[in-house]
Amino acid sequence: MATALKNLNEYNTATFADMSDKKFGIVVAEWHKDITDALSNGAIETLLKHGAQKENIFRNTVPGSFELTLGAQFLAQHEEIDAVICIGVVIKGDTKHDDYINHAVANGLTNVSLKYNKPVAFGLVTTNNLEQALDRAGGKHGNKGVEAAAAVIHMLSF
Ligand code: DLZ
Repeated sequence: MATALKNLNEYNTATFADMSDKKFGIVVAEWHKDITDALSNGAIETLLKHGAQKENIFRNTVPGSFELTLGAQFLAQHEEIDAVICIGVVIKGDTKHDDYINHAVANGLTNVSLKYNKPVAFGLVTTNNLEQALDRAGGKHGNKGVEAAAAVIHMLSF
């Protein structure tokens, strides 16, 4: 249970560079919108905290998490975008839809990141139920949007 043992909200910022000249794309899935909005807000607050300018953060929505990959590609293809943060929530149901979506997004975002040579964060919260998702969107297990933003800042400081 990695998340229970380690709240990455306490990430190490010692090596983080100033982000004031960087441009960020954020792609937010609208399924479970209240939760993805909380994750997206966490990501934006983190970027601002590390120097990003409000006008350099470009937030777009997609219908569901499956569409995060294409949304990421739409943004990553622009030369001026330095990194993309993808946010979604996929909750297990009676069928295997979550498996298909989660694997497709993980593979898709990896491909976009490598194709454009840019950090693309996997801010996809994949849980067994709603409560676990809320716990990770500003609840007892922190905010995974914060961690997704911290991941791209870390990579841009590489
Ligand atoms: C269809 C679907 C289902 C069942 N569950 C979720 C979910 O938990 N989280 C999410 O972000 N999206 C879900 N979707 C929608 C798909 O991601 C996608 O938008 C549709 O299949 C249309 O391509």
